[in-house]
Amino acid sequence: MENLNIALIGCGMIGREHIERIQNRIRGAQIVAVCDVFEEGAKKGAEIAGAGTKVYTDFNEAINDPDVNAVVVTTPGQFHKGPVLAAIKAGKPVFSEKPLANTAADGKEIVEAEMAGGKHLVQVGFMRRYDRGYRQVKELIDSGKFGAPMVIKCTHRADGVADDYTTAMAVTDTAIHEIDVLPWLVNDEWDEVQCIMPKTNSKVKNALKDPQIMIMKTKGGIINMLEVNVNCGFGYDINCEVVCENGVVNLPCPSFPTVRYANEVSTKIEDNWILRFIDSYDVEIQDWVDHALKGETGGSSAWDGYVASITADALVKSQTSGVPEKVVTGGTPNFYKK
Ligand code: ISE
Repeated sequence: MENLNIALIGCGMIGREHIERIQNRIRGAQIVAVCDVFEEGAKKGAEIAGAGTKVYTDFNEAINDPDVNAVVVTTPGQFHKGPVLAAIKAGKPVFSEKPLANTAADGKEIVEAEMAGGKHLVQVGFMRRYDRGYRQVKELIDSGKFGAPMVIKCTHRADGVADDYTTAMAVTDTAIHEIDVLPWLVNDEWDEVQCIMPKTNSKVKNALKDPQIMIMKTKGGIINMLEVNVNCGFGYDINCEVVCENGVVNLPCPSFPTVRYANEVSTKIEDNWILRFIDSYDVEIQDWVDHALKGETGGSSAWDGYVASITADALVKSQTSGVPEKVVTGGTPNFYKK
């Protein structure tokens, strides 16, 4: 393929971001069709993509358009399976935003379809693997200079969420990033996970449990403590500290000027996740395009996405049980072994 002619399915916030990104900053690809169940949404996406962009409300029609040779799926997580399976059936490379699926059952259907087709077509949008800071942390850990990782401490904080954000989404939509990136960071796999509910923030006016503490243990014995806190009140604050045998490696914060003013010293905290990882998205989408043009996939595979969904299912179960739940994947199929 000389160029990716992409159909983008789902013209919500991240979909519109990726349209703008692909049309203006990504080499070797263009959006030729957009699709959204809401025609108005699809038309908005087409406006961003530019004149001549085809508008669809049916993802099967968009994906099977003969002018389309690649697919980006940016619908809400619970609606990823349909378009991803349609892209696999059409034999077209597909970038699915995270999560691959909201349940392990849906993720398993995708993995089984890709294996049956015999070709790696699916890449999952876990952009933190492309984040400069996380890659710097991984390089230091992989160097061995600091010894083996033993403990990881993370925060995933945001300053407010949509009204339809649920207790389960703290896992399937938010913590899913740590669920994917941490095993990659420390070269290990999840074994057991537990969710503990502290006192709920009095700002929460619905049934949402927030904050949540997730204790996650790897097969190699590393323990991660993750604070998911989506009403933190001060910004979008992502931290990751890896405690190793001879030292501690911390995720660098985004660089902002330190300001001294009116008897205070301060530095900015990013407002939201789109801005916090804006560069990582560019690197990630370019890597997907570069791989797809060679008939390959990069980043997180459908298997990585499925394992993340299995882990998320166990954490959601623990939100109710309150006890540690095992993460059982059945082992990586040869088709996905790197
Ligand atoms: C959103 O979809 C993301 O991917 C963000 O990284 C995460 O912080 C947020 O909670 C999700 O809704």
